Amino acid sequence: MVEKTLALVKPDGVEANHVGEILDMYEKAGLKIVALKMIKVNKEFARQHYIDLKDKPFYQELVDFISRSPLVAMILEGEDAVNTVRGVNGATDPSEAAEGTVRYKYGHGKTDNTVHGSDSVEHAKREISMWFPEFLDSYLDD
Ligand code: DAT
Ligand code: MG
Repeated sequence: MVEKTLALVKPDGVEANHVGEILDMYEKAGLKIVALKMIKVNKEFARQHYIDLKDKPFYQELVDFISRSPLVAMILEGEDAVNTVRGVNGATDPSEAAEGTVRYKYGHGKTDNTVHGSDSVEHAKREISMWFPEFLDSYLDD
């Protein structure tokens, strides 16, 4: 199914100049970049993005990390986009990520793991509406 998902090149990926290569990896995986921006989020926004993890011991560290410097947010569209992005990204813990994935190549640790991808179509809709409120609901329903 053609779907949309939200991906982020997190602060560590931007700081290390990997934005261009990561966008290239998504495009080469057959995905279309349909929205793209650089933004530095504040802590309240970061808390909302990771609200499902609010009871985890690493929540505060995660919020501090994702809000520490600008990141690149994008909407990617394509066949099976949610899983395709997560495949390109690799496992959450870079030490467990498959060779050739973004996290294998550039991830530092469990928190600063370079990229984010929505984990379901439902969560993608919520995240896209948070990160790209300028898009109308009708756009998301396509
Ligand atoms: P993913 O980003 O692969 O979907 P997740 O949704 O479980 O993983 O967690 C969101 C982010 O939280 C993850 O990218 C990095 C951080 N994180 C997850 N598990 C962690 C842990 N055990 N220690 C520190 N940070 C962690
Ligand atoms: Mg997740």
